[in-house]
Amino acid sequence: MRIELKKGDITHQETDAIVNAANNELKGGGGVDGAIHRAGGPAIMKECQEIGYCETGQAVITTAGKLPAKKVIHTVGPVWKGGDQNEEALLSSCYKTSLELAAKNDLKTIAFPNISTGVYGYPKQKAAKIAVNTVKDTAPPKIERVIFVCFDDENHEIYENLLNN
Ligand code: AR6
Repeated sequence: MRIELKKGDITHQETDAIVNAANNELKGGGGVDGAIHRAGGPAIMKECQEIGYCETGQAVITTAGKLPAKKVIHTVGPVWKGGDQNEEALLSSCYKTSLELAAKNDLKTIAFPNISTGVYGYPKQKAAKIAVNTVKDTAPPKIERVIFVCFDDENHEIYENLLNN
């Protein structure tokens, strides 16, 4: 498996799957969630409504609508509450279950945003370590390429340091 780092907008990625940082109700919102629904069109929301709910740390899959990716995997990261509310295990589970769901659907390349590090307030350095370690430790053999797509400079710099050291 190859791990790559990119800076920019995940909606432009041509990977088999892109991952969305969603909420439990899959009802859309701001940040990367808003960008994905705006760029992908109403077909994604229609499937989200049919699915209805996703537990924190779990993942569900929908069409990617008009996006260049084949599928969107929606995962729900934990809200940061200081670190003693199982946040680390829940965030790790987002990456693990998303990778497993991709493999199960025969999707071999997958792009991740920096889950929970926006509105949900997860400290970026801690979140990045969990993301990188979980991908390295748990990616099923079918996964060929993982791209971390960082939207903000701070996350990009953190990932650059983590991946190059
Ligand atoms: N492409 C890639 N990354 C992005 C993009 C984009 N187009 N836009 C923002 N980011 P957030 P969360 C980065 O807030 O913290 C939503 O309202 C951003 O810089 O999108 O998991 C949902 O509906 C940040 O590093 O997600 C939920 O209610 C990262 O994406 C809630 O926010 C995650 O920030 C989820 O909060």
